[in-house]
Amino acid sequence: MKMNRNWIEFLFYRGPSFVGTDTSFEDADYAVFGVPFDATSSFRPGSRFAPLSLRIMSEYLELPAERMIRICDLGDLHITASVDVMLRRVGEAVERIVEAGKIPVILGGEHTLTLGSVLRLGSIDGLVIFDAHLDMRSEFMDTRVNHTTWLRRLLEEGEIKPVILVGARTYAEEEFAAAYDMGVQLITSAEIFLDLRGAVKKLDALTSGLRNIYLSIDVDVLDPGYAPGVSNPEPGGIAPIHLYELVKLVAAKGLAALDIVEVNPLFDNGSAAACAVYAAYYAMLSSTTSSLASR
Ligand SMILES: [Mn+2]
Repeated sequence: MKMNRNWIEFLFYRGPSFVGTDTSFEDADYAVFGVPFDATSSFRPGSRFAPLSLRIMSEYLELPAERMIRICDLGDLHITASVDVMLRRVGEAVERIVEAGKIPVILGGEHTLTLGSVLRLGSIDGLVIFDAHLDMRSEFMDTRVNHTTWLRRLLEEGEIKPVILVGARTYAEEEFAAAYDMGVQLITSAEIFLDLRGAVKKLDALTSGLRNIYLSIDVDVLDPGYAPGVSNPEPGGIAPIHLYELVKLVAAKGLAALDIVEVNPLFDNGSAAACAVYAAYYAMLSSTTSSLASR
């Protein structure tokens, strides 16, 4: 007698996946994976729980579906307490996804993971970061690789131009100097809040001609009133609508990869996770064809 196993899928729910997808890796344009890592956290740990939190939220949001996006969810990287091991695993995952012609979408975890992914993508022609912070300290709390230094380490390691940091509003003097020296372009949260049209024009001009953009979204770019569940809240941030419109503008030019980091479910009422899912989803929806797959 032939065993019919379909009843298992009919009866049982296997747990959340990003936007509820069951698309295979082979059929996907976007490959999502989580990085449950917050070991260098300097204030409030907990972002290691964000991949699960984002998946749960993503299954219940009424996301706009003007066209089908083919997304697969690979699961999470294995847990480690070593920042070096985490960076290596992120790099290997990104490299394999890109080799297969897919666009990586990384759910953090803390922002440090971006140091593991950017340089493993091959050629990108720009890095756009949404963040309240510059993350350009030379070192912090006795370590050189952590969530407050990763961008400085990245720019010391590799030549990336342009680097555009959107929504920044707080920095140590040494970070401001390093950002200037290393050619980081800033659009502050005040610029966006006081003159959204002007900020849109500026971001459009700074990303003009780019087709292969790495987009990194630290959810603390939002005002903590909208997104309380982050590890390092900084009042004076932008609103979700600002984030979505600016993300759409960038993604429409062509995404090489996307990460969404720093949601902290231990301090969230659900809003930070919902904003994060929307931002990631809008980026995928707005990105034209896979620029990597077509090269
Ligand atoms: Mn930040």
